[in-house]
Amino acid sequence: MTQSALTEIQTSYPLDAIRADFPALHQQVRGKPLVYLDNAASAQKPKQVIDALADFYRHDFANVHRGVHTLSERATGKYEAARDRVQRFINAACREEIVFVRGTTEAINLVAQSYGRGSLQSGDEILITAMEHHSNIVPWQMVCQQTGATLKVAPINQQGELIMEAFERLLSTRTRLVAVTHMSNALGTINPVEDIISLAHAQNIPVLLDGAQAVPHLPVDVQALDCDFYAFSGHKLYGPTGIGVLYGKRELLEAMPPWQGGGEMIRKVTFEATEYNVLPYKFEAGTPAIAEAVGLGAAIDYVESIGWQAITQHEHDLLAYATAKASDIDGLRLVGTAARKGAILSFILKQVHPHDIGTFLDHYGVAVRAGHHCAMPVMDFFQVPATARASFAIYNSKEEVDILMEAIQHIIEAFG
Ligand code: 7TS
Repeated sequence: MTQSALTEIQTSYPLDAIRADFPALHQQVRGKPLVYLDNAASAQKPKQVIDALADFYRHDFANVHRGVHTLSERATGKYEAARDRVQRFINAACREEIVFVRGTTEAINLVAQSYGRGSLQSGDEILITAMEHHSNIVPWQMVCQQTGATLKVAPINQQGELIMEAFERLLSTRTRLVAVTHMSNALGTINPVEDIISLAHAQNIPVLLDGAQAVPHLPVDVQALDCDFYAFSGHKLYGPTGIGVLYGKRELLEAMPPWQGGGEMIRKVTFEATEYNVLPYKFEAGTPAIAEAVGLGAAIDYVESIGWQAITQHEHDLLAYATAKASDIDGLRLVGTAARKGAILSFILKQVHPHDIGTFLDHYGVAVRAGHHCAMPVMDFFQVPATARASFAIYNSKEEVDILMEAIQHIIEAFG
């Protein structure tokens, strides 16, 4: 692409129009315009998503898959259309590979309990990395306790990058599954998942990717990646809470036992025996998050209407701008400086505890997260109790980065 074409994309990014779509952004916090930089925890919702939810509840709501009446048929049609939408979004081979769950956490627990619990034995190993969110650590610890399997952890370096040689050495004939985050929530690191998958597959080891942070920021094609499982949440993708996705390769999902029992996941029940439903319903026990699935479909439409090239360019520019400004601040240390990073800036200040940074920034109307970000082992590795984290999204601007950096300067001055 020529420089002028690139500049065209940069200058034509419809930031004002995007911001206008998000009602929650247009409010004052403590007398200052809200600067929302806690997107890695959860993103705000555009009116297209809010309207889709409200319209669904106003006109179409009923339970799914069970009624012969019109509303139930309509609700079922919309719920299943959302599944088709997700299938196209991540380019899954078929709709049966899309299981609706509550979120990334539930998706990983489902794999741990269904895929892991039934097949793992003492001596088997699960391989994760040192930068995982607790939801890609604890479910594996639990299944290891249940089965006698062992959890192995591939180390990271001081930039917060996975050490690939160490990862490769930890892959063994005992490894039954590799579970790795696509993008780290605490550091921003984007992992070389293509390499991870080809190394694992060379030894016939399936790979689960935790896509909670990646899905809102980069295009994901599960067939091109050839990952075996992919998990993500709707709420970080400008969609509702309570809805997420487990993608699994069909042959793996077919072979896995159900995780939860109840309505919807069965074909026939007697007190003697129960016959399970087909994919994906086998894994969707109980009344699902129907309106939320419809809202997720609307969120996907919204993101794709902006386009990945525009989104990735805009967020890349924001990160570069914020990183350069942060690097100029005396006493600020960035935690997570990987060569390949998403738009997340984790940092600490010499004299101020991260929780105080978060509280003081709130006085400037700036919302960041302060804490361990559900990645305590990452904090231990960098020998910090916590970090402050600014995480950017499609609606953030360079002016907001300026406000953040000025507020940080004020905090440093105040703490002397
Ligand atoms: N995996 C990663 C990489 C995450 O960042 C999160 C949430 C999860 C899994 C869990 O997702 P959930 O939707 O099931 O809760 N991360 C964060 C965060 O960074 N701050 O708040 C939640």
